Amino acid sequence: MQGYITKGIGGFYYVKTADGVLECKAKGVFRKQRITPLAGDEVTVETENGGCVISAIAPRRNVFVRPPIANLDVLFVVASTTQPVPSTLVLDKLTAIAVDKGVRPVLVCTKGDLAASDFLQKAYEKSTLPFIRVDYATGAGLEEIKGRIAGNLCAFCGNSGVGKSTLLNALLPELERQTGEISQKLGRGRHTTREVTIFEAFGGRIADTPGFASLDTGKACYIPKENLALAFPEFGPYLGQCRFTGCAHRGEKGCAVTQAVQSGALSPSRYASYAAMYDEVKDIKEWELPRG
Ligand SMILES: Nc1nc2c(ncn2[C@@H]2O[C@H](COP(=O)(O)OP(=O)(O)O)[C@@H](O)[C@H]2O)c(=O)[nH]1
Ligand SMILES: [Mg+2]
Ligand SMILES: [Zn+2]
Repeated sequence: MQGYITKGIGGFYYVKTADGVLECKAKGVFRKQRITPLAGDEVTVETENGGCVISAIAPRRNVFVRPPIANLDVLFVVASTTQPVPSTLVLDKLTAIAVDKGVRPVLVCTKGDLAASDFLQKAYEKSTLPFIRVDYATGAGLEEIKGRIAGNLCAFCGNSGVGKSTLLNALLPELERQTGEISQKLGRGRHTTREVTIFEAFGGRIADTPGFASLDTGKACYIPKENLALAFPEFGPYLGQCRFTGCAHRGEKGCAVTQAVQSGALSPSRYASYAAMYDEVKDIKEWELPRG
C-alpha cells in the first residue's frame, strides 16, 4: 500500500493511505542504511507479523534536516514589516535555499497594519518571487495563499514573532484543535508537539513545523558558489551574458548581472544578498560542504 508519512515519533511513523492513517514501524534495513524516514516521504507499507511496516521510501525530491521533512513543494517565507524588522538578507537566504532545493518560495508579508510594507514589496518587485501581503482586517492575501497550497506540500518559515501561527490560525481556525487531537491520539497530549505534522487543507498539504524559524541557513544548507546565481531566479536572463565565462558577478568587467542592477532591472537589495552569500561561501571547498 502507498502513502506518505504525516509524522514520525518515537520510532513510529503515521502513514496516510487511501485506507486512512496507519501506524507503522520502519523495516530494519533502513537503520542499516542509516536512512531515517521523514514526514513527507512517499512510502510503501506492508504488513509484517500483524503490524504495518514501511518497506520502501520513494526517492526524495528534496530533504530538509531542520525541520526534518522531505518533498516540500512550496515554502512560504513569512516576513513582518516590523516587530521583528525584516532583514532582506535573511529572507533572500531562505528563498535561495528553497530555490536551490527545488522548492518554490512565496513571500508573505504580515503586519502591514503596523508599518508600511512598500519597502519590502519594492525589494521583491523585480524578483520573480510571489509576494503576498496579508491583511487580517480585510482578509486580503488569504485566498491567494490557499490557492498556492492547493496541490502542494507546503511549509511556513520565518523568524519568531513574524506571525506564522497567527497566519495558520487565520487560514485554519481548526488547526489548533486538529493538532491537539493528533497529539492526544499519540499519548502526548500534555506536551506541545515538537515533531513535524502534515495535515491536509485547501486541496494540498501543510507541514506544521514547530520551531521552524529559519531553516538551516547554517553550513548544512550553504549553496555552493557555482549554484548561487541560479538560486536568484530573476538573474536567469543575464547569466551567460557576462563577458567572462564563469563570471562570479562580483565586479568583473562586462558583468551583465551588475549592469542590470545599475540600470534598475534587478533589485539592489537582492544583488546585495547575492554578493554577501557569495562572499560567505567563496573560500569554502566543495568537499567541506555537508549538503542536507
Ligand atoms: N498587528 C498585527 N499583529 C500581528 C500580525 N500578525 C501577527 N501579529 C502578532 O504578532 C505576534 C507574534 O505572532 P505569532 O503568530 O505568534 O508569530 P510566530 O512566532 O511567527 O508564530 C502576536 O502577538 C500576533 O498577534 C499582523 O498582521 N498585524
Ligand atoms: Mg508560532
Ligand atoms: Zn557576471
